Amino acid sequence: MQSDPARTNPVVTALAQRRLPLVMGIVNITSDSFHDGGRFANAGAAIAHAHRLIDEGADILDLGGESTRPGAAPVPMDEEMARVLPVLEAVRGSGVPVSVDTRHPAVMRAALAAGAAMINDVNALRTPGAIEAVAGTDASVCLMHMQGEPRTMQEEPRYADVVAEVTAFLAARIEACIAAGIDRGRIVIDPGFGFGKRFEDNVALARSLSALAVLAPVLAGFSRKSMIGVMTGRASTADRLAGSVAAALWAARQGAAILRVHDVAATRDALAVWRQLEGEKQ
Ligand code: HH2
Repeated sequence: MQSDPARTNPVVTALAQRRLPLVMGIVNITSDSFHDGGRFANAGAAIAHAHRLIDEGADILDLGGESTRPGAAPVPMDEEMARVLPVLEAVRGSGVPVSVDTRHPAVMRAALAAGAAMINDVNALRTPGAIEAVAGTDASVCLMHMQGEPRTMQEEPRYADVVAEVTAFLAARIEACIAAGIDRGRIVIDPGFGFGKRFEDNVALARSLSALAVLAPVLAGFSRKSMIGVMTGRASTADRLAGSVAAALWAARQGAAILRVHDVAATRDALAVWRQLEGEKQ
């Protein structure tokens, strides 16, 4: 299949038309995700949750069949597909574009064939075959920075200059994708909060979001993560909603294009209030 013009992809269209950051609602079809593991592990519960997030106003859904939390064990590819595809098939006609959060080229290909509009790859399409899986389609892609791999990434993250290194990595991944035939307009980048980073690294990257946005539209994923727990003193992910919404607003103010969140309704309300107080015309 040849690449279509970037404009035809619904995520690209939504990004171009946005007046506020797009809200990407997370659907984890897993037993071990750090916040909601096990709650939506079966297809019926995941589909119901996806519809709830659509009703709450999600602009994009992000379906994941493998947890990438620190220490997570890899999921066999067949199992990941068996988790994601039935949910994708159930929600692809909803009018809300569907992203699939996967590191595996075979899952990418199956998801794109089944109607996914975006691939969200915490490995930034570095797995052999991943760039090719996306290049021959009109899909959008999120390239995320991660140091190491989920099982061990939080053991000893190390940077000389985290902002410079993450920026250089994302710039190089953008160029690799473009060289492989992925239109620049289809690419979104993400510094990867919590992925092989210490607390101070996450804070430095959060403060540099507006500089990163010069490279490509930026996706920010703070939702319920440990950095929110550190900042608020909330040990349980269940108690991190207010902190997560505050971080989402911070990202919005820094020019983030997509906010990846567990809590769509709360995030949308916060954005609506923020926008009106900023004085944007209705
Ligand atoms: N965070 C998680 C998973 N995927 N993708 C992007 N682009 N950015 C992120 O920050 C990001 C991501 C971790 O969150 P979650 O999916 O809720 O947890 P788990 O990986 O445990 O399923």
